[in-house]
Amino acid sequence: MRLDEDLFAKITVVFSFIIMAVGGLFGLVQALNRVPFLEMPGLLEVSDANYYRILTCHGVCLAVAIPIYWITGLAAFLSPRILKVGLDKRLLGLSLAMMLLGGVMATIVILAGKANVLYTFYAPMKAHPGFYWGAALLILGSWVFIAAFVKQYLQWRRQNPGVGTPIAIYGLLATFIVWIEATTPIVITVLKDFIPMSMFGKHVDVLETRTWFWFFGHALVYFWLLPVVTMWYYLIPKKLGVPLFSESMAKVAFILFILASTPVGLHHQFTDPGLAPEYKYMHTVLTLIVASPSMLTGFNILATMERAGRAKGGNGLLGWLAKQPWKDPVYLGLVVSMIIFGVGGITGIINASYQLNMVVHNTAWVPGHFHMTVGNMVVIGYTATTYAMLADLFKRKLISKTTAYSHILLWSIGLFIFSLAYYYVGLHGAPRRTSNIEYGGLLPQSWVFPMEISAIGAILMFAGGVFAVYTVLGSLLFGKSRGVQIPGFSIGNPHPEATTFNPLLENLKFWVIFAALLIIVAYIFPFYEIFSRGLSTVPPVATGLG
Ligand code: HAS
Repeated sequence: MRLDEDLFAKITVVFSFIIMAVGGLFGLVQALNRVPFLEMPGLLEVSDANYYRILTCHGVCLAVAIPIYWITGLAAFLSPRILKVGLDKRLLGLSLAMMLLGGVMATIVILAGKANVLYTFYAPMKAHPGFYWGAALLILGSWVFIAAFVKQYLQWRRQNPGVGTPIAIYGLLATFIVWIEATTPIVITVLKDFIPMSMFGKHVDVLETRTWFWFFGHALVYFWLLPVVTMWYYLIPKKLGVPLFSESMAKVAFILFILASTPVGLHHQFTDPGLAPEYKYMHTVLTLIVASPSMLTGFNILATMERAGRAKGGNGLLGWLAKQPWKDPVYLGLVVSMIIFGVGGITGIINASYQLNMVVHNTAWVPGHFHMTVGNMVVIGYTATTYAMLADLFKRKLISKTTAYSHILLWSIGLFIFSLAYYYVGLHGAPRRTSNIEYGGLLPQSWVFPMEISAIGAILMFAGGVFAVYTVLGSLLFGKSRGVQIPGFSIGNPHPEATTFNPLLENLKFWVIFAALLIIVAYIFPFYEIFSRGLSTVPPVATGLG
């Protein structure tokens, strides 16, 4: 079988749902084990050492592996259809081989308990070298894919001078630009510090490596988010049969993401000693800038929805809401993911406020925040988009609308319950990333009931996840002969794919250079401070079973 774009997309998308099943199961197990005084039976009981193995697998699978496979799959599926130019097949093959090898290698090492370092792998905690080599291969494989994507885009650009880039391609380009900004330093530090630390015991500086990690770590979250934002802009108007309210505003939002996704990492290090408050403050300001494109997006999509609803006769203040195609699971999933993101995003603003961060940092509030953002994007946003891919990519029907709705409703209700409980106990001081919060029975009573409620949320989320995996994999296996045909990507297009050419918005080279300058300004001072003080390197520390 020859590898083409569709086969690449099928493999990566299916692989990401298999990983979702593994990572989701581990999520449920640890959520239940963290409930004070809840005794878990046999296999479901997690020892302290195993807790970090499970948490690492949960984080790496759901937050790192799925997005890389799924996003490259989405791009391979969508770009040849829109641009009518193919991707370089040799680069596709190389990228797939590297990404699969890297992902499988890292997962085996984690499951073997040789890398209990969590997805943030802070030094001097040491994992088996296979973890770092696997992670590096996975990321480098995604770079090879991006090389193919950029080559394809440039070919289209040469053939279509003076034509505006289609919004879906623009969004994917922004996603990949942010990914390259984010991953360049992490690849360098993994090769220069972590692999030598793991293989030869190299001593490394804790603050330096942490700062490199968060250089990557915050832009990473926009890599998760941007393909879903792209699908809001692309699929929601298609489903409504109206043009996007403002395509220029959408492109401005993507440019703001390119500019400000990366130079904000110190907002994860507000409590770290060794970095001057002035630099942290500068990153706070930049963080508030990077929140603005999400708000522009919310406004643009809501205006599009309202316009379509009113055109269909929805009157009054909110009558247009009743005229939305809620019965379409793709539409429902995309809009629900946006609403939940609204709540998670607002709590991000709280995190980014220098003073308020002192209250929430390293508490259960933070998992509350990131389940409402990434947990929502990955499971609702990516899955709803995959439902739309069934018709065009897999030539399948949706096996059951009921299971698709059940996924969206159970996951979102469970996510709300779980995250609100975590926000609450976080505000009351409950820590994150600890296997046990009972403190020998001395824990504050205010944590107990919300943590019990969080278990209900986790069970509902898990049930929603099971429905998501069942609906996607079930449709692939049985959706040819039965199920319902739901409109995919190739539904009638209310507006041409290619749009008006605005020289400033189309000049992505200019915006990338601008972004690089911003990153230099934001990081040159903190790194000058770290290096000029002199590094204080420490020996590696083996982790748990590692
Ligand atoms: Fe975050 C920590 C700040 C967005 C993920 N974040 C994390 C961590 C993760 C994560 C995983 O400043 C934990 C990392 C770790 O392990 O330590 N975050 C922000 C800010 C934003 C933000 C300012 N985060 C995200 C996104 C994520 C994500 C997106 C994943 C996809 N985050 C922080 C900070 C920390 C942090 C600190 C460190 C905390 C600490 O101390 O450790 C912003 O980008 C958010 C902007 C978004 C909005 C929402 C706009 C509204 C929209 C919806 C409109 C819809 C409506 C409903 C109104 C302001 C788009 C309409 C109704 C209808 C019926 C249709």
